[in-house]
Amino acid sequence: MTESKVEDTFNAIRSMEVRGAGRIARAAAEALREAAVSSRAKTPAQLVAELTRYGERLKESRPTAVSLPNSVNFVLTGAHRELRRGVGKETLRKRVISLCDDFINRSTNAVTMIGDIGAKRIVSGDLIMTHCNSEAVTQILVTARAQGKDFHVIVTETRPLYQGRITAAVLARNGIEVSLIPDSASRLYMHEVDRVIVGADAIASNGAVINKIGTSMIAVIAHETRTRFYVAAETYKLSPRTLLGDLVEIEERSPREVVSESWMTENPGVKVMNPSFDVTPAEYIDLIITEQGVYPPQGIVFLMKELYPEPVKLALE
Ligand code: RUB
Repeated sequence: MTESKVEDTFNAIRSMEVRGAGRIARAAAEALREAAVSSRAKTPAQLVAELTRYGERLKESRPTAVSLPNSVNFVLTGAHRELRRGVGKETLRKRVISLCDDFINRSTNAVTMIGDIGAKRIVSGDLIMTHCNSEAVTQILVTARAQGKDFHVIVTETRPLYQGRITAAVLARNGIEVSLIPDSASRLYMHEVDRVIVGADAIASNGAVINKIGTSMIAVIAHETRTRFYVAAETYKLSPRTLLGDLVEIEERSPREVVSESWMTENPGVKVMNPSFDVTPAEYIDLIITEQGVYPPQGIVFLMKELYPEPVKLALE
C-alpha cells in the first residue's frame, strides 16, 4: 500500500502528470506523509530506514528541480534527528507527519508571499512576458490583477510540451489580458515588453537560475532591449550543493516529445535532442523574488548560506 503510493507519486512526477518545481516538492512530502501514516515498521529505526528508501526513490523521479531533494531532505533530516534523540516509534511517526505538513504549509504560504511581494513590481499598463508555467509567477500576476491593476501578459507556448498554454488559460480565467506566442516570436515583441517574469527549478550559489529550456534565450533578448528580467522562486529552489561546486543536472527528456515515433523511424540519421532546462547566468537577471524578500542574484548566496548551513559545515569538517 505504502510502497505503491510512493511509486504512484514517482510515476506521476516522472510522467509530468505532476509538474512544476513547487508542486513536485509538495507531492513528495505528501507521499512521505502517507508512507509514515500507513507504515507497518516495528521499530523507530525501521520506520526511518523505510522513509529514507522512499525518499531516495522519489528524488530519482526528475533530476533538475532542487525543490524535490530539498523537500525530501527537510523531512528525512528531521526524522533522523528524532531517531538520534531516541523517541518511540509512534512519536517519530507523528513527528514525520508534522514535518511533511510543515513543508507543505510553508510551500503554499511561500507562493502567497511571493505573490504579494512580486505584485508590487507590476504597474498598470505593463506589458509582461512569461515562459512556461510557474505557480509563483501566476500568483504574482493574479495578485496584481486582484489589486485592480490592468496589464497584458505575453505567454510563450513553451515547446515541446506547451506548458505556456496552461499559463495562458489560467491568466485568462483570472481576468488578465493574455496573448500566446510561439517561443521563436519572443524577440519580435521584446522591445514593447516592460518586464519578463519566470519561475525557477533551481538557483545556484553564483545566482544563475535553472528554468525551462528557452528561459536563457529570453533573458539574453531581454538584456538586449534592457527589459527587466525577474525570477520568482521559493527559497527551497536554492541549491545548497552548488556551494560545494556541484552542478545542477539538466534533464534530457525523450525525443518523442519533439517528433513522432514514425518520423524518427523514417529519419534514422537524425539525432533528436530534448533538454528540458537551461541556465540563465546572474548578469541577465535583475531580481530574484522569494518569500524572504527580493534579492539581486549576486546576493542570493548569503541567503543560501543562512538557510542551508549544513553543506558548508560538512565540507569544513
Ligand atoms: C516547469 C518550469 C517552471 C518551474 C517553476 O517545468 O520550468 O518554470 O518549475 O515552477 P516542467 P513553479 O513543466 O518541466 O516541470 O513556480 O510552479 O515551482
